[in-house]
Amino acid sequence: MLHCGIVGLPLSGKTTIFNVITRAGAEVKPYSGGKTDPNRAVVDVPDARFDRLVDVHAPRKRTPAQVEFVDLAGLSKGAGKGAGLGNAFLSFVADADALLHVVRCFENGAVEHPEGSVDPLRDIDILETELIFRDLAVVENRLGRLSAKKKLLPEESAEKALLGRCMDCLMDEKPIRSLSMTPEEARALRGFTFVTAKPQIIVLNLDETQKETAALPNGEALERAIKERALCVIRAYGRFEMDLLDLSPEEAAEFADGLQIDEPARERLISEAYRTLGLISFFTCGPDEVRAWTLHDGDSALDAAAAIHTDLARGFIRAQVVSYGDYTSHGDSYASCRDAGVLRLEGKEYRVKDGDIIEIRFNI
Ligand SMILES: Nc1nc2c(ncn2[C@@H]2O[C@H](COP(=O)(O)OP(=O)(O)O)[C@@H](O)[C@H]2O)c(=O)[nH]1
Ligand SMILES: [Mg+2]
Repeated sequence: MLHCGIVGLPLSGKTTIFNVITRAGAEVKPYSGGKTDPNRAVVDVPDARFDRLVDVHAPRKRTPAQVEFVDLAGLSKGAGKGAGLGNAFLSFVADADALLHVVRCFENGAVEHPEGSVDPLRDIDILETELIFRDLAVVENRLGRLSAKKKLLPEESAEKALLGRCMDCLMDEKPIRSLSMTPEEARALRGFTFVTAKPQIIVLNLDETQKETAALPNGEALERAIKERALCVIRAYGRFEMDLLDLSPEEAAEFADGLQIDEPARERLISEAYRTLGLISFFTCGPDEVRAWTLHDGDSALDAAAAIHTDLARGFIRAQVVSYGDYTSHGDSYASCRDAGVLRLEGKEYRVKDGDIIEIRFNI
């Protein structure tokens, strides 16, 4: 299963955000240190389309899409050069498919800040710098090996040129994710598990009083950086939302309303993580089961068949496809969609779209 690693400086609220997302009730402490093995939990991806399909079909079993979240130990300055917890932490980060980067914005006299003051932009840069150091070490190592060779194969020369671009980018203090690359180039780099190449969502962990980004310490520069670097940002009220988990839905809604917090971050965090991972869902519907299946954006009908069962891929004939929108506006069944002429028969190469409702025809 794909998983999202939660990273950030110590005491930024990583475990708090992890609890908000997963409702796992992991221990939250006002001091850092101690336990270093990560918290893990699998969550259902909220999807109103899935909920509606379940209502319509009333199946015996419902299986939503899922993503795993992993709450890592905090990263301290110097980790990229191997200081402290650095190496163990970075190998967890290298494993993740995407990163949720929690940044402390909240003021809390009872909770020390490892840098002595609250400054979200500085903290974003500290973590990014550590990740950049780690990737630089990987690039240098590989380039060193390639340079030591007397003669390079053509693909090694191409690799060397590509790694040279990565090196320039990192030396410029930019993440590899900011390089524009062809899909082939991105694939060639996959084996290095570059941590700055991973999709990243910044979670601004706010107090209930911190509604405007510009009002945060160094807030205007933060706002500029978010725009200039095209950062993907979600605002969350970590502690407040964790407290809401103890209330009934009605009480929680009333409470959030009172503070004029429009929408708790929980669902946004999960669905944004799913999207940032480059994932889409297709559905299979019937009286036995309504199920959301996960594919990478760009996957084909054959990939969809293989996700369900290898036999379906082996004996693939055609995929019977209808978009979610057409399905719901034409009677919520294959039969009514066929009558309305919105049911399509697609071949192996068909590129599956988010929300497609699919039935595989196969023969083995
Ligand atoms: N005031 C306030 N305190 C928070 C918030 N989020 C976390 N904290 C507190 O900060 C401390 C560290 O939180 P934790 O989630 O354990 O941070 P971690 O070290 O990054 O995992 C705890 O005492 C939390 O209660 C927040 O949004 N507002
Ligand atoms: Mg923690």
